[in-house]
Amino acid sequence: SGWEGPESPESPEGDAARAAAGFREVYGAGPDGVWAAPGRVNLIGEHTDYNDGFVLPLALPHRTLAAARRRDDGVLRLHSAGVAGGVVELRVEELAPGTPGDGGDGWAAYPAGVAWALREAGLPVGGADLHVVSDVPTGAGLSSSAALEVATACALDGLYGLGQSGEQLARLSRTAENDFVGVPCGIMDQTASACCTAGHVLHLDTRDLSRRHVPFDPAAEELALLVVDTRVQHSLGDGAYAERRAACEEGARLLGVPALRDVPYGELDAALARIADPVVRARVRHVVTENRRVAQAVELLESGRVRELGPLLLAGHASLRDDFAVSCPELDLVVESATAAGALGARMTGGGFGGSAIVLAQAPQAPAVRAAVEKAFEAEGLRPPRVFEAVAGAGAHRMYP
Ligand code: GAF
Repeated sequence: SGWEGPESPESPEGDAARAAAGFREVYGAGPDGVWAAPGRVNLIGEHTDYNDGFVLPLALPHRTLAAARRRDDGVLRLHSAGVAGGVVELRVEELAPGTPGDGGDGWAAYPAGVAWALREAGLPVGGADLHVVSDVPTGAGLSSSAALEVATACALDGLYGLGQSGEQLARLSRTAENDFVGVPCGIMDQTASACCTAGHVLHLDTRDLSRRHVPFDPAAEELALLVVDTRVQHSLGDGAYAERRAACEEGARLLGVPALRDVPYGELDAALARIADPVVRARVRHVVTENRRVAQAVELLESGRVRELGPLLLAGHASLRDDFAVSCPELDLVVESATAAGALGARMTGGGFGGSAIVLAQAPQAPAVRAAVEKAFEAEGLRPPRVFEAVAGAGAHRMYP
């Protein structure tokens, strides 16, 4: 499994020590362990994961830490350093969808949902005290939810010796999000958080979760991958995601295939000719061409042609904007302003309707590209975007002991 391996065998250090100290402040004694799970960006392969397709995410250095201690009375206590409102107290045996127990659908539904999913899977999970600390930006499309779920899943797995693999913990985390929190996401984000490795993108087949770690080190090629968080999140996104899923399922039904993944690129034109509805047709075209772009991206990475990713990223963005209709003016502005300033390519990443874009630039040009994007935002009267360089970080793992 991808997530085992202590950072320090002796005593918590650095971030783990701070999480442990936070735990001690809240609960009065130290944790049994500290686990970490990262956020992600997706290099390419968007809205393919609920079509049994392919994705290519990388883990961010940003991560959620869960410091945790086992409790043998079945009580689950949840505390987040980033959320006001104190400790949420629940009972594992009473967890049920729709009753996160925190008086609303706040952050606690995610870790509570994970405990529920483990219990529902018949795993012998009991109570725990949990304290989480995160530097994954929230609401930025960088999978802070998946990071929280997977960190919790790893912590409970470790506390109760459940012996689940990273893949199994990703599946259980997705179940928590789908069936407990009620968000109809695919499996990409949880698998990225659980299974990515440093210095690699994760080539994931979302049908059977088979995967390959493809080396990805833009800096070695004098390139930089920037993440631009637009800091907007259009509310439209909620219903639209489910609507896109439904259109894809309709497309697969019309074509008589289990999922759009089963439509080969070479048969796209013939397939499109069989779909009367122009909206469904466009959605199908995006998914089929996007799966092909993932394969092409992997080929480029494996033959050391990283800078040639640029046109693929741009084509992916155009497809998401025009055929899948999940971009927004702010994401388009990032792509246009970055490209005009000499970036090799750029695209929205994640679900869309706000959130983040990625920009691939030659390293020496990255500061100018960044400045151009910031200037374009200012000229439009938008809040300054949050920009950072993405380095492919580690997937989920135990940090201590
Ligand atoms: C969101 C979802 F959570 C993922 O499962 C995926 O569908 C993505 O949007 C779009 O590629 O991040």
